[in-house]
Amino acid sequence: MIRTALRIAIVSAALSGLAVSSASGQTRYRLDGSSTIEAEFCLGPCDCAPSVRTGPARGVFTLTFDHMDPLFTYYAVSDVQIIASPVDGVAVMRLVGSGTYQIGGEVAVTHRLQLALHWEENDMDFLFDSGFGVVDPAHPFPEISSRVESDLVICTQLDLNLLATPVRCPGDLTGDGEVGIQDLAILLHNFGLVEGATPDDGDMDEDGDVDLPDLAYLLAQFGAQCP
Ligand SMILES: [Ca+2]
Ligand SMILES: [Ca+2]
Repeated sequence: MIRTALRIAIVSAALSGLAVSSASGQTRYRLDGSSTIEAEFCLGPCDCAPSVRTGPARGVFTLTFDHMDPLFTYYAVSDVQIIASPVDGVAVMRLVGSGTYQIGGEVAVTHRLQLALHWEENDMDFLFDSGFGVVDPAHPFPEISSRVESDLVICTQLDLNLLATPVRCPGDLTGDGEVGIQDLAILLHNFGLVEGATPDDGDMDEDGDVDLPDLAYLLAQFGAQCP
């Protein structure tokens, strides 16, 4: 029992040390290029042949420490924006929403990601849940590697295979460890790009353009000094 309590304490201490990785307690995450979406249409009980499409997913979200209990550390997941292309880049889906993430455990480090996302193009809402799973030792926290599967909505199910990594200094486009006038200048230079923009261009929400939400995000970070 003592050893179990010690193990919990060690896991909790390790996780709490990572919990507040910025002054605000918020950590910006970016989906790794290996992230994918699987879109399944017409699953049973729907009466047509299942069709599964797989393609790349990119995007961002923000993780905010919420609270701890003896076993788990809980985070709020906000500002989720995922751009997914389940059909070879032809059909683009924008999924936006929020959720929760918890990590901890008694014996092994386990985690669970739950997301409520809105598919903007089709005006459909999905609840995603990874269930509890052991954290992949190849991607320890603060990386988050998770497969979340949605509920079935009008014969459609969406599954996301996500690998998300913290953005070290969100808004710092120049890489000098602070968000300042030079970063703003880069974003403003690219302001109005409607496609093909990258985070280095000032596309802060990674939807391919540089527009007002990107500017608002950078301004919110303006003045930040990154250790
Ligand atoms: Ca900078
Ligand atoms: Ca953008």
